[in-house]
Amino acid sequence: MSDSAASAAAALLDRIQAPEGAGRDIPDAATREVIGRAPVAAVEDLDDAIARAKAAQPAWEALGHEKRSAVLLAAADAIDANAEGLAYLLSREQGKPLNGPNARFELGACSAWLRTNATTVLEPQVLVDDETLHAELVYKAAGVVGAIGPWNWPLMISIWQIGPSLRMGNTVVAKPSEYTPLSVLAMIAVMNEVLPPDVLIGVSGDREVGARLASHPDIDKIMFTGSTATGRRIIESSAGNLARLTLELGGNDAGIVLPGTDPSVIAEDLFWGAFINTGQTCAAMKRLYVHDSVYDEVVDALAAIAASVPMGNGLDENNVLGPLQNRAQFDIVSRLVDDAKARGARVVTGGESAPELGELFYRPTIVADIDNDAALVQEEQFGPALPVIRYSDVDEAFDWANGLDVGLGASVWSSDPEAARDAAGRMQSGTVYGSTRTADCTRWCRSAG
Ligand code: TXE
Repeated sequence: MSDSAASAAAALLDRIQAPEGAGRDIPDAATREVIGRAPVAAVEDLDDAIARAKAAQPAWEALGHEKRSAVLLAAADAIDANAEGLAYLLSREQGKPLNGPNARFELGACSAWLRTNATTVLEPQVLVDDETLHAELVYKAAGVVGAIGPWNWPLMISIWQIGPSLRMGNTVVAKPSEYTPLSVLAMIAVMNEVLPPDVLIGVSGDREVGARLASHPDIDKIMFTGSTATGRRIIESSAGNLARLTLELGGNDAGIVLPGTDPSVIAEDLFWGAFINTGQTCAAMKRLYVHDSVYDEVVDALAAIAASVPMGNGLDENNVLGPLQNRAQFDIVSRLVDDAKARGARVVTGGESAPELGELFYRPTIVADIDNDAALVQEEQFGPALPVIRYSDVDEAFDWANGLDVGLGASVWSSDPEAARDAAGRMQSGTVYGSTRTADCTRWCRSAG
């Protein structure tokens, strides 16, 4: 971490934060020191933002694909030029370290995704062309998109919402999570160095502002990532404005390690599949089913990695795991692990907070010999605690994996590509990741269903 990153972050903060005495204090996730003041918009401010975005939309759409692409490529360049300052702010506000698959990685993903959006070709598709009919599918803007974001990957998920929307000629009103507003507003300010006025407006506010955004009559589409409970409320709101919806809600991704898999080759990938962003990732592995024949070896290998991966303040380049982002999430993780212990599950490593690192740190935790009906398995922990469940009957493992009413992602692990492919087909999930890594070969497959 360099002094220049700290001063770049301070300069970005000055551009977006509320005046002294106004707004809400936002803490550093690791140290709990106040790092800045988030503006707290009133519902009237949101109404004004939506009116401005609506007025700006026709001209933005009329610019055409080619010119919009050029502007979005320039916005991606602007993110890259400010990446160190943004990563520094993100690291403090969210807690994720600068290093590892964390803050710098997130900034890289933002500009890469925006470039992908900007350069995606959107030619009309001819659907029917015969003697009687010519029909084409053409891509048109919806109007004003409301983008409501979470706190775990606040910049990347905002860009997933903002990038395609702008690319199509929509304008966007983005409401970041109240836990991580500063880094998102700072990234929007950087993008607005090159975007025309009012094409992208960040509005930071509480849940009432989110609720108003979802139900506003001039919003044509809502993109939301967050909890299932809030997703349900957004669906109810959309009955009023008939906005189109794209919702990414909570998950509880299962992983299955098939018999005959070499634990030593997959252990590191398994670990990061579960602990990326200290477990606060929608499609992270949140429950792992391991065949009896390799169970002890997998548990020991995971525990050895968990016990040795450096956790701490994200500004220290040595660290690759950070704190839980907020108290509510810390309490969920603590409750679920305590419940597992009370039920007699075996904590192989971790299983407690790490107060010497800071208030919201929880040690990387591997819980073995745990039943499938334990709360740590059945509920989304969204933190650094992985339950590893033993199975001997492969059919039962699939029943358990598919037994919850969530299906965001899943993974299968095998040294045999054919077995992995078959297993992927049995997982009831939107996306299945398959690792068929062997000692001398890595193959990843992915299927959407
Ligand atoms: O989400 P919320 P929270 C899961 C994870 C976590 C839980 C709660 O399990 O423990 O969700 O997180 C806005 N209308 N995920 O409390 O409450 C709110 O202001 C419109 C998984 O942060 O859903 C914020 O901007 N908007 C997830 C956003 O919704 C409303 C990532 C998310 O808040 C609103 C994060 C309303 N009525 C948490 N109420 C993933 N899949 O990645 C709130 N909001």
